[in-house]
Amino acid sequence: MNKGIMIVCDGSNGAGKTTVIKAIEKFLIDSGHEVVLTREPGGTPIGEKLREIILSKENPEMTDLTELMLFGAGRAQHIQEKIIPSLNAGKIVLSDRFDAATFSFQHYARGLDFDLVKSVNDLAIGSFKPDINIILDLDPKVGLERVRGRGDELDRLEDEDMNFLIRAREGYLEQAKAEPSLFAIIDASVSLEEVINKALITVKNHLNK
Ligand code: T5A
Repeated sequence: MNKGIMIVCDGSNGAGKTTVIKAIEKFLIDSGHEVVLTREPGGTPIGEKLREIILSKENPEMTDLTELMLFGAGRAQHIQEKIIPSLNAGKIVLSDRFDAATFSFQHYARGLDFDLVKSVNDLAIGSFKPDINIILDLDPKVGLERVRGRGDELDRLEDEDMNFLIRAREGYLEQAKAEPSLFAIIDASVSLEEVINKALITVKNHLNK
């Protein structure tokens, strides 16, 4: 059996990742693929419990190092329990955020040392890399308006000051510049239909490689 592939949809807060990844899932299922839709933080029962702790506004005392290690712990569980077995079974793993988010948020936005962030990430996933990261790029001010428009309260990270979210956005663009073959940046300020079309073109190109 062929090994599966892993596609990540990531990017600015409220840029439309969850909506777009569902459209990708539908396209892939309609095309006959076996798909595992997952997310970070989360993706496993343990990861979902960690997600609640990480995003809860009831935890304002969480230190930056604790936050980093909780993301790392969730990812270590996610890769062993779900991602690797699914890829070995030839499935396509679609993840709403993955390791690039840790570099963007914990390194570029929080300011934790790059080597520290890399060492926690390496502990969790070693040399594993997703096949492609689709990054939805959007001014975080617009993204937060979309989250509020959805009727949701902001979580602990979305409630950080705007400069934090702007630095996280820049973090994705920097990572894409450094490793262009692993990233596809999509402008998420245009209509949802256009964003989905561009994401599907990226997925199709990747499947035809
Ligand atoms: N984090 C995560 C870290 O700090 N380190 C890490 O390692 C990881 C993995 C997770 C938080 O944790 C941080 C990053 C985050 O701050 P999350 O739930 O994954 O939180 O991330 P959010 O960005 O907060 O996710 P959201 O669910 O809020 O936003 P989405 O999924 O990007 O947006 P979505 O699809 O729900 O869309 C939002 C609204 O906008 C509309 C949608 O219909 C929806 O109502 N919309 C559009 N409207 C107009 N035009 C478009 N193009 C639109 N696209 C979507």
